[in-house]
Amino acid sequence: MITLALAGKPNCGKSTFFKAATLADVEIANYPFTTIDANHGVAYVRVPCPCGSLHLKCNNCKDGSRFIGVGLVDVAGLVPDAHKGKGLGNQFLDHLRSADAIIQIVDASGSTDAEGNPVDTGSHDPMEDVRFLKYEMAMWVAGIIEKHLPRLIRSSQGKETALIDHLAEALAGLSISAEDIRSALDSTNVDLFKADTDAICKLSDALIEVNKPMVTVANKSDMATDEQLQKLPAEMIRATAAGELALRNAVSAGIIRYLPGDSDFNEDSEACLTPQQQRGLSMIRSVMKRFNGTGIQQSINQAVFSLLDLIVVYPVEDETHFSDGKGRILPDAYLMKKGSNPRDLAYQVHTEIGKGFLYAVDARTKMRVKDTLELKNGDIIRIVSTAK
Ligand SMILES: Nc1nc2c(ncn2[C@@H]2O[C@H](COP(=O)(O)OP(=O)(O)OP(=O)(O)O)[C@@H](O)[C@H]2O)c(=O)[nH]1
Ligand SMILES: [Mg+2]
Repeated sequence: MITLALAGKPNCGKSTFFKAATLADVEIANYPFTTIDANHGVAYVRVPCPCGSLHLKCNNCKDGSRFIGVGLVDVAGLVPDAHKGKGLGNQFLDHLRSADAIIQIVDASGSTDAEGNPVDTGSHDPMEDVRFLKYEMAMWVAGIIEKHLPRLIRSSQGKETALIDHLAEALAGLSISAEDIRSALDSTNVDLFKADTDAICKLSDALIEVNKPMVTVANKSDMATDEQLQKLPAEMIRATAAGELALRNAVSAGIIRYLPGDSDFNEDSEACLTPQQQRGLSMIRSVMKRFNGTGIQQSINQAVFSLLDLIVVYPVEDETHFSDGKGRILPDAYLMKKGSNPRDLAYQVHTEIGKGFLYAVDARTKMRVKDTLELKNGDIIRIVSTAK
């Protein structure tokens, strides 16, 4: 499963985001290092379900929206100089290893300092936090390279290919490949055999850029003034994790109807809201009007579809009814790398189905397709395989 990691300084709202997205019961508090051990859960991307345009009724979507699971990890807060052991040190970085992409959470209201201590709203510049996360991650990679490089240079006997391969082995835990290293060396013009600390940092920076793509979320935007928000880059997603969490709780309590990612919600006409609940909901509504929603679903979708460039493909067994063998319509949805073909899909469904792959049929056109065909987002594909 694709995994996204929430990263940022302490007290910026990572666990609130995590709880809102996964509904897992995790601790949230207004002081630094509330989270020590990482929380793991499942969040969802939201896409329009194809059943609507096919005039079918499937049981796997909500009001025409399909929610597809992705792993989400909420890690301990990171402070400047974490790579030297400050705060909780490097342990949070270890949790970022397995992440395919990072959702960086920033306190847009400027009400917490670099170490997550509460300060007067607006007294801390959120852009400082954006810079230091990337720096800490690069320094972490640089530390690993510096530790191994002298030994690897000795064992490579002057051969660059061997050195790159050995370095890739040392960085395999971070899923950095020899290919990644080669392209980072090209873009930075670093000579690995002569690399000093500065060159290693430059290289690490380039490796992080490719290997850990990041979407940045301006959380606590509900507390930020328009003036504060105007200073932040437009591509930063304006968000309120606390708002999203309140909405999810209100849905669970049967008070409102709302799907994650909606720009508004409806109060249940039967529900008797207390004046306090009414006030709370109307505050959230006005924040959602400002940002066209709470920004939480948008952050997850952006990480999966823009950063990781994934598409959604629906495998079926019966192309006439768009169903599996038991008549369930559009039973599964798979997130796949752009450029995948029907054979890749067969392997993703099951290794045995992949091994026994015979051919594929586009369920919309009922035509057989080449096994090298590049799948498109929203494709519905029947795989024919010798395996059952
Ligand atoms: N106003 C506002 N407060 C928020 C928002 N998100 C989180 N908070 C508050 O910020 C504080 C910190 O939230 P957490 O989710 O515990 O932050 P964290 O980043 O997980 O903190 P650590 O685990 O210490 O690293 C809590 O008091 C939350 O209620 C938001 O969108 N708006
Ligand atoms: Mg936390």
